[in-house]
Amino acid sequence: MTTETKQETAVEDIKRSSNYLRGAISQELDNDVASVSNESEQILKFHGIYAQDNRDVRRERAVKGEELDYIFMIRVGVPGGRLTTDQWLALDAAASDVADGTIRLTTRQAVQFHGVLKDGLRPLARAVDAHLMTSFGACGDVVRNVVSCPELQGNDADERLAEISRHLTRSFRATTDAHWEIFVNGDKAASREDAAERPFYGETYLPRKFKIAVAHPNENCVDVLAQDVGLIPGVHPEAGDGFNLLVGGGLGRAYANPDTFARLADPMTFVAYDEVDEVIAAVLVTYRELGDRTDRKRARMKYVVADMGYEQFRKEIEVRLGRELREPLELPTHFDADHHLGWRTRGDGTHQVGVRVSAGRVRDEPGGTRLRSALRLIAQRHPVTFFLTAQQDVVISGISDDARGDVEEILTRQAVRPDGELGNVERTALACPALPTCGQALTEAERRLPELVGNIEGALASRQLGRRALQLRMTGCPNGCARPAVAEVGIVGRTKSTYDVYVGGGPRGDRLATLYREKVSFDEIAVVLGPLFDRWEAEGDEDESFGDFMTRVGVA
Ligand code: SRM
Ligand code: SF4
Repeated sequence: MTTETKQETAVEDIKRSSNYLRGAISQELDNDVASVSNESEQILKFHGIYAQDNRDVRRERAVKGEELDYIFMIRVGVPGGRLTTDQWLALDAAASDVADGTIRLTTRQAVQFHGVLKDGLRPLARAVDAHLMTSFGACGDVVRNVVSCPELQGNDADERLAEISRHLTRSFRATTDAHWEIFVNGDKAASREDAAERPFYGETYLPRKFKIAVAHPNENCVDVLAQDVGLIPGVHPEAGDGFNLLVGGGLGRAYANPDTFARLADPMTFVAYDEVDEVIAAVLVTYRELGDRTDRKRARMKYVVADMGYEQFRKEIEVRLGRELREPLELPTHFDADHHLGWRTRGDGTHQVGVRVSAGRVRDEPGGTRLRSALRLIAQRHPVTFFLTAQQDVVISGISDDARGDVEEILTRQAVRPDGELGNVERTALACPALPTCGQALTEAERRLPELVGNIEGALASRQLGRRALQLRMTGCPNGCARPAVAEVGIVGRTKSTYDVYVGGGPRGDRLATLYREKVSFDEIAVVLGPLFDRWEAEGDEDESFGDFMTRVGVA
């Protein structure tokens, strides 16, 4: 019998020799080369920075023998998506000062800047830091931006719940000073000794990224089952207030590796408030020790859970925790997604308005919606709070009676369409950035979302289904950044000019969609869905969603 010893990936070595995420980044930022080395590219991710090139001109430049158009993407983590107006205005200024003039809201309540040149990285990091934000840990093999439903955060009844995403961010952020030394303070911090790195990170950090989200007890706007760790608030008869804790979710797949798959998390235990950190730390240590560092495409925690079986994984955590885990409570049955759009009055008498941001891209469109200007004006004039949502939208919260009229007027003047005017597919459709910035994109997504929404809304309207809501999510590859794997209709880039079409997920986020058609051209997507819409119209119950219907009749 031979035992095959698999080699760790090169990334593990790069992390180990980086001196806690420093590597040669500082020197490379100072040289006059537009790009960075592969080693720095890997370590920069931990600092929230991705080396990219403008793919719209890649071919043309290659043909002419010219250097690629090197640009960077910076992702700024925003725990729970909560931003003060000062913070928003700093982000808005940075978009013009060093990026492409847009602010990209992400599916994890963070903010991305695209098209940043290398010499813009430090100014951007400093501007963000000056307003108590950071890109550090927004990417890389660490706990990423902690997501939480906006409704929880205005929950004055429980301050701990309102603060949970910030609390978890503090508890699980790497302690190295590398980011502040390289990007913010220069030599000042270099003379300081690092505080010891957290035990679950060590010098090679986690095998891969790690995602945590906190759902509202009654609704699932954060897709809590798609996370490495999901938390759902609840009250336990003995342990009191706390969370049902779920483990092992994740949606990414790779065509080149058939042994990769999307997976929903398993409910593992109920944790009281004062146990949350301890139990998540034990999950992280378990993952650190058992995760696969030899294949980055199979390194996520969901594969550890799937490979050894959920029961065994739970035991491994108990061993490291040194005690038995409590059983989880029943999951809520009334879970559905609230998209937080439109006007609402809160318990404290203030108002909020949720504004749709198509594919999360905040910009001023020539001759169209001037959302960036609208948000800037509101932030300049009123002491409100902005909540970014996991649906790439923004909720403007804490609007006083006096301010409401002005906010409404600003939105109208800047041609921001109110919730009631949005199409029923448009309202909840998501798309990832894909081309031209994402290095992994096979097809378009964000740029063609409006056209796809139009085609599908047209197909529904031609069948008396125009008033029915339908959840559409589109990505340029199977990594699944807009979470198509749990959507009613998921459109996933397959080859340069085709998409795979999935159906049967739903707003509750508790069901994986099923592959319905492979390699469909963009123009054919609405056409291949046609027969399914015909059946939904003829056989579906009046209030039965498309995803539920597909599941009931066995298409999905
Ligand atoms: Fe993602 C990689 C964009 C949410 C799964 N994701 C990327 C990169 C960094 C491309 C790359 O590796 O070169 C994309 C940057 C493109 C660009 O030009 O901006 C990218 N992911 C995004 C965002 C911006 C999509 C969006 O439309 O908002 C989201 C940023 C979230 C954040 O603020 O942290 C984003 N990515 C997700 C999600 C959804 C979620 O977390 O709720 C997923 C699926 C859930 C999951 O993780 O399983 C997701 N992204 C991936 C993967 C597949 C990981 C895997 O398990 O194999 C990759 C590829 C990778 O990591 O190697 C990836
Ligand atoms: Fe890029 Fe693929 Fe994520 Fe879209 S789904 S942003 S194409 S990695």
